[in-house]
Amino acid sequence: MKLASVWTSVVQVFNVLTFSSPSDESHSTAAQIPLALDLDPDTTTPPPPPSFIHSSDPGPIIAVTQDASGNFYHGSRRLVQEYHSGMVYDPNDYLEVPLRTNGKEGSFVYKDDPFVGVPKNPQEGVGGGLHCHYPNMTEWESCYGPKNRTCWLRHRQTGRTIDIDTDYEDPKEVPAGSIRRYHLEVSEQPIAPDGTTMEHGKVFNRMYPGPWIEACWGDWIEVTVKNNLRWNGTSVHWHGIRQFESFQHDGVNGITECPIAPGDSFTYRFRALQYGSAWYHSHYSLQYGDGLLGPMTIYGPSTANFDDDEAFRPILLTDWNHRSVFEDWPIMMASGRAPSMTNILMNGTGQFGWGPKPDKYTVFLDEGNAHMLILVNTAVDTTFVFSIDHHILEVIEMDFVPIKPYNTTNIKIGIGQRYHVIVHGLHEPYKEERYGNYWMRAVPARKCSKFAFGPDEQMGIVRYNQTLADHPDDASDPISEPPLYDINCADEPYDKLVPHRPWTVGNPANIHTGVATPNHNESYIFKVGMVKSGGPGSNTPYIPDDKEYSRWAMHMAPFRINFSDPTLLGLDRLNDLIDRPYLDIVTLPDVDEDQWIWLVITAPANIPADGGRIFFPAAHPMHLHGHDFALLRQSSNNWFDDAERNTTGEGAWFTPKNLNCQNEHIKCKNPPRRDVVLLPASGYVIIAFKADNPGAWIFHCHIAFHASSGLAMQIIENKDKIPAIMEKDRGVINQACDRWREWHGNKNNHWDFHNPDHFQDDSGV
Ligand SMILES: [Cu+2]
Repeated sequence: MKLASVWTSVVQVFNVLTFSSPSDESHSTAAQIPLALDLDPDTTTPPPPPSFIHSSDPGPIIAVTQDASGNFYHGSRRLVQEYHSGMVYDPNDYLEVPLRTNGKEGSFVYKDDPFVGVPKNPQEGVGGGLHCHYPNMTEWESCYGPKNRTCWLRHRQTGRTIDIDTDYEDPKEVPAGSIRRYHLEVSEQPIAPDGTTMEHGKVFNRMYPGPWIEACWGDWIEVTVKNNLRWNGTSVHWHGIRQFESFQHDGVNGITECPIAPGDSFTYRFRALQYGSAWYHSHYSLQYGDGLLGPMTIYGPSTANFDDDEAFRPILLTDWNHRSVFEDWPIMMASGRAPSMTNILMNGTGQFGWGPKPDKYTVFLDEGNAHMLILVNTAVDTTFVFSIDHHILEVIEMDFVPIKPYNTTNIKIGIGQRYHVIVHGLHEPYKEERYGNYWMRAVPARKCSKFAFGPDEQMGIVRYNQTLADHPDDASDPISEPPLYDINCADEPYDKLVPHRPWTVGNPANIHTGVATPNHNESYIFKVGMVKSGGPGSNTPYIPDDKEYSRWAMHMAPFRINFSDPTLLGLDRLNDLIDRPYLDIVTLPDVDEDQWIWLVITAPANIPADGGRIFFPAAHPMHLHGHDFALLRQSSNNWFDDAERNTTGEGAWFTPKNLNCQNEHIKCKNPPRRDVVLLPASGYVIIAFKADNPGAWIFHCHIAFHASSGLAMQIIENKDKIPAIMEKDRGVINQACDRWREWHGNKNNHWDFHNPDHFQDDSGV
């Protein structure tokens, strides 16, 4: 149906690559598979120049044949085609999906193998949904659909199911999927997502946001990243992915790898054990703030049903400036405060200035239907409150954790956090408002945002297909009013976030009840504060000696990685690394994998300066790599005593002796769990994670300017198990480091011509 037109237009516009080998009689048509870049119709970037980037290595091109009726064959087996562009088929039973077409990438499934069709997305214009493919599970069939979103696969004989109750933390319980390969090219180009040009855009595959990486529960994901930047390295982090026993693919330069040098490529490999949505982004300095990010969805079961063929797609919310984050960085350095933001973008679309600008981001709903939307906050500084006028949001998943559904009119989303929400289409949409159009709002949370002027919060529009049928020419703005809700800076209410699959947290294995003052290496309490850094004679590695700046820090020193000497390659010198305060390494005791590590992170406000550190109230969205953590307590009350107000802080309740599950102030029975938590201003959080994932994990504030300032640390977990796990990748990591060191060693490559020693002036992450 739609295939022909899409196919033709893609082929006409873009380069093509001949794809079949005519050795089989069944194919009389020479199939041509476009392997070129397409621009998302919603992307507001001006069309890129015609010299489209192709991957330097498009991967093996395999003989898949096509007959006159358009059917594809691999040998004698007919393939079910799900997408129509950009696909390459590999015979080793896996799918190769060159991601150059903004989610329109293609893949094949064997007709006889179990596959699960995920919700279709008409807005992609391709008329198909991704198909999940379990080639080695021929005894299983799909049990997933609009009437039963909790089920995923069912055994044909025994009836056993893999579903929402399956323990996704256990790799043996997770279905064995396919390998999905993606190619991402990093380059620099001006972009104008809101109609005003930002000269220093940095993008994946020449698109902003980057292409939607889609995979299925249990798949292996392989992403090759090619760095085409001139002045910067890069490394790409897959936010929220646990990287179970694959820590070396976490994409944090200076910790798990050297940056990918300009001209070089690096391939990340990891398994999708969790399901839900997230994003991927550069972890090189502030880079993602200039555009290096994109959505990522792993299809799996849900805790509530929703309809097919609907608006299902990620909605990325972000703040935006028309200056590069690297131009803004000196403002942060000099003032200690993040620079003001200018605008808000919804999925890479906004409106600014007097010139031509894109239409508002629009989602079409159907009367009475249940639509799943994916909300992701990809900002550098802003917590958002999202709402749709006159609509209720049914929240079913946070981060990568399915939760018991709850209803709300608005949802608070911190940087890096994600929610899956079901929007129930109104039954008589056009009766409610003049034409049945409604604002989608992204309101910056008070005290968790800073804009130069009040930005446009009416960021998107919900329209109804029924209304459109009656008023085909109607492009009028909604006149709807928002519901009343508070926009204070906070996470969603603690009690509402109830994971579907419960965890019971155990007592801490890393806290010794008799210890009065933990030493640095065993410490579990962190005070987020600012330190003076630099100044004459300070010999701070990244600040000229004649400057003294205030910087954020978890401990005594602001964080700073060494691009050329990542932690994973320095473990045989670990004690030496630990002695450098700016690497802020906390080594956990080697404990059994069913043991729990507890951490207390405080944001003191009114306590005296401590060893040169000063404290003032600010909220921070804290993100831990490598784990979903349990949120045992989240409080906006002081942890420390407040002499000024003569109050006793709540820390008095949690001495090492009392910091356990017997404490009534701590929730060990199925607490919320996620990978980003808002540390409330002047308050604290107590988190816990199971020590089951060896690695070197960064724990950092996701306000990009704070992380660059130094608000980060690294946690080394079960270090004795690290060498064996990374052995197979040690060669490629070393090789990438060699190339980085070679590139970085040539000072002609340094961006500051006047001062080539001035290369890294921030934390590097
Ligand atoms: Cu912060």
